[in-house]
Amino acid sequence: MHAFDYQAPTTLADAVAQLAAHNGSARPLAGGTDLIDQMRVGRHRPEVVIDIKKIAELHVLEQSASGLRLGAAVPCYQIYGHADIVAQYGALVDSCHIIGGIQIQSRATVGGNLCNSGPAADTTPSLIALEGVCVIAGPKGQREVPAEAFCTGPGKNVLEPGELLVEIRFPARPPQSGSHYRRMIPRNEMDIAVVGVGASVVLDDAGQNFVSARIALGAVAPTPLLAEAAGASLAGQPVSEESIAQAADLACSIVNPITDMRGAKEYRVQVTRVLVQRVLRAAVTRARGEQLDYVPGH
Ligand SMILES: Cc1cc2nc3c(=O)[nH]c(=O)nc-3n(C[C@@H](O)[C@@H](O)[C@H](O)COP(=O)(O)OP(=O)(O)OC[C@H]3O[C@@H](n4cnc5c(N)ncnc54)[C@H](O)[C@@H]3O)c2cc1C
Repeated sequence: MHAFDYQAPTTLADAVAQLAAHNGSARPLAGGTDLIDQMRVGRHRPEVVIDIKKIAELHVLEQSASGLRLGAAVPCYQIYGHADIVAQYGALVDSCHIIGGIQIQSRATVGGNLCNSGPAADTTPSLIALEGVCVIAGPKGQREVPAEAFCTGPGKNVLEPGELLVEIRFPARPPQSGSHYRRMIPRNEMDIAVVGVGASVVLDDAGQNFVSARIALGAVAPTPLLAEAAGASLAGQPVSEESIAQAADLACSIVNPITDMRGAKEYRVQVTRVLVQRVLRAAVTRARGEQLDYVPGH
């Protein structure tokens, strides 16, 4: 690995100042589960690595009546270890449970997963489905970007040189809501998704009709996608196999997957159709307060 400087600021202001001072030649380090490997193989050669794990603002993990605040340096295991988040933000918890094994989940952050901006990242569809908003700090102050607009291409995102993801904010979950994330992988674990789907639904009081839904897709385009028309098609519809199948068809109409060793384009489209239906049914189960028969990763 090349030689680099290491800095570990303890305030957000210092981190932003240090990033800005190096004008694109510095990189934030969160858990390092992507970055260290990418530096080892020479994909990134930052002159300065700025460790953001010592910044208190980036460790916020707070659920309240106004929603969830998830700091960019919070490791995955803390998220699924938080009972209120498990109860309210199922899709996010599902995603955190399947990133690598326990060692990776002890280091890896949702913020790093998002900032790495891989099309198959397992947390991004959940952030989109749950209406996550990214809070970004930089030399010009703070700005907010919806999770679905954060990634701009494989490994690319909206962050400008000197900018840092501070936290992801989620609105409070309404009553009768549920969410789920599931991926298809060739092996049982430690693989990259062929397709990943996150969905959140809100049902009416009787639990029989959709009030609203959001569906997000991973690994089927250069960036994770919000399947807007597919989610909108469910609003006001009864919870039925027909309405769910129609939403899955609409989701398939926006995907543009590649063919690679994990699967052909046509296969990925078909997997998308199947997964969207499974994930919607699972989100409905949770919205009804019923137990979901699901083992993370399968
Ligand atoms: C064995 C193994 C298994 C894995 N399995 C999976 C899997 O199943 N699913 C999956 O999705 N991923 C998987 N991953 C990748 C996953 O661990 C990472 O994507 C992780 O979530 C990144 O978080 P991190 O905190 O380690 O980020 P880092 O590696 O520290 O950073 C990742 C990138 O984001 C940037 N960055 C980090 N934080 C910020 C910030 N706050 N602001 C701006 N830029 C920032 C860094 O500069 C770097 O470019 C696996 C990795 C390994 C090693």
